[in-house]
Amino acid sequence: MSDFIRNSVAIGSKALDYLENEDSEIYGYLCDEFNRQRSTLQLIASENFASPAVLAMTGSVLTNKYAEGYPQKRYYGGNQFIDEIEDIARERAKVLFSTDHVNVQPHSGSSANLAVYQALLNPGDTVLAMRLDQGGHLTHGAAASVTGKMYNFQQYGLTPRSTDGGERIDFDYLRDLAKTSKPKLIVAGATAYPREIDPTVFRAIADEVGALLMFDSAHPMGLIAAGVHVSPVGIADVVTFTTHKTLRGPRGGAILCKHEFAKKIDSAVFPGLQGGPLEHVVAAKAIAFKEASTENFVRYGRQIKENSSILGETLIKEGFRLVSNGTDNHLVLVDLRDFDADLDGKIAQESLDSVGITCNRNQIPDDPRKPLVTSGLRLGTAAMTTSGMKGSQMSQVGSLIARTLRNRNDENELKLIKDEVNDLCSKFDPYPEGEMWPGMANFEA
Ligand code: DSN
Repeated sequence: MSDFIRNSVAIGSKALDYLENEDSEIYGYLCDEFNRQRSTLQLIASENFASPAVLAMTGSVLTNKYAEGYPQKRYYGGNQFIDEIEDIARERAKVLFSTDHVNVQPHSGSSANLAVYQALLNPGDTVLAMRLDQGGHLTHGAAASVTGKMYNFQQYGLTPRSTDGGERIDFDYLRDLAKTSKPKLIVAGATAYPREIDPTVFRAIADEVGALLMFDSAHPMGLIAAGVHVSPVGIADVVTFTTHKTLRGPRGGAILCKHEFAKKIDSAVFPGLQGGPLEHVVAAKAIAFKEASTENFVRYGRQIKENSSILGETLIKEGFRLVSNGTDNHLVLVDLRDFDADLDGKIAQESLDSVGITCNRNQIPDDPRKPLVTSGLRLGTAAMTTSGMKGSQMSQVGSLIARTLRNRNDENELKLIKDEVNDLCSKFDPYPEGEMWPGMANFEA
């Protein structure tokens, strides 16, 4: 590894020299994973390539510091610089998203969601959210999640495939459900929904029944920052998000809210749910917010959507059906059944993995197969876009996916595809040695 890369993946290349000699097992797997990320295609819709600056900050000495509390109100000494960093992170997020208040401490999107429930609900309260197999998230009240055990979640989903403009959020059902169940909170947002979610329709329904509105924008937050997805900020009472998906920062969560909920949200995060915040991650979030406030990032956001649309069109031409028949965000959800009735999500994911195309199997609405098998694949373009790929590469990737799945039992063909994937990745290295990071370089005006 060059010094440039070594300094990006962990602070100080001497530390990596030490690891190479003294803890070669972990060092070896770090190198393996680094090479895997560079030599295979990353299509997991919730992943991205963070900038070298973000990587360096998450590997910095800030990890050493305990800072329970909030800036100027800490429980331990020595936080004068940490306070500055967290204040900068909060200020940058406030400006980027035009919000009244922000909490940058949640360790993850799940923690952020739990904190909102803790702030706004009592155990047993009724909440409406999207069902997991319709595109929702575990923390949207799935039976296996503590959220489903602790609160009375009732679930809405999508209109059937057969209806005109099918597989869109079923707002008529949601409105009826809201009227009969009188929820305290309605949750908007999804992890596997390929369409833009309009917060104003949710707001209108919430207002009709006197409910609060939370928007979980974990997936589209980078698109929102880039101004290419409608913003729920100021419409929803509370917005949760993750910083590592389309937003391309460090792994973590955050919460935006109106003034009136600020105190409750902050108390729910600390001391309600978490102890010491991860200030190395908070600093990296500040860096990511700055990166996301540039014109360069606006161009990046536009390209993610264009790439997703071209990938979707290619897959349709290859004989796949897409849930909702297309996309207007960073992901496509592929229904494999029309392409090949015998092909399930597990086999598809494993076949693609074998040629270096990394994605995840995913349930499609009303999936007849179990969650560990599924009939679908979820593919996202945020990471490939960071590495500099554009429309022609998206067409190539779509065709490679179809070729792999058609020839999944043909070892020779799979070998040829793997070579082609490798060749493509070598031209779009997310961390090229000694060159400017493509996440910046490819989106310069
Ligand atoms: N695991 C995330 C995703 O893939 O969407 C959600 O938590």
